[in-house]
Amino acid sequence: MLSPKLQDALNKQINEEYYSSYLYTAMVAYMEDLNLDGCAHWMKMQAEEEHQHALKIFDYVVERGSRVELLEIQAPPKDWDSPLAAFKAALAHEQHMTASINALADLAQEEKDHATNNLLQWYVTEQVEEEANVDDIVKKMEMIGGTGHGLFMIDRELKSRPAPTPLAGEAGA
Ligand code: OFO
Repeated sequence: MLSPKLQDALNKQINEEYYSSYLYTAMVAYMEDLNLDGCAHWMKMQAEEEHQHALKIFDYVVERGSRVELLEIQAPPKDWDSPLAAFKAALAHEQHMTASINALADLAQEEKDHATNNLLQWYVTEQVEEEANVDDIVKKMEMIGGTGHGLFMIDRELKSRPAPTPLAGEAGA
């Protein structure tokens, strides 16, 4: 069983992951509105991946014999100044998620909960990739000025992002 402190912190992280999924879904709507199908597709895949992140922790809490508590999900923003601004917001959000995971890993270590720390190390590694992927898109968009033909090219490239593969141990997987 998890300590009450860790159970609480993991439940908060489930909420953070669901908010991430919600935020990226809001970005899907924004990109769709601009007819940027590729950007919308990329955000949709990201939203799905965040849903998987939430379920992975959900399943872990259950597996430890503790109680999942779903908290209220904050409403995400609706608009951004430009597609580049949306991707920059995504990068800032991933940096926030990295800080949140690191704080959780610190807590698991303080509590000497090796299994939870082990789970969180998966997220630590995942965050390196998450930040790098968005950073790459931001840099490319900055290079082309984020408009016109260049944006059209990036949009086309983003359309090829594959669907995330189900994570081991995830509910229903
Ligand atoms: Fe993209 O953040 Fe989940 O963990």
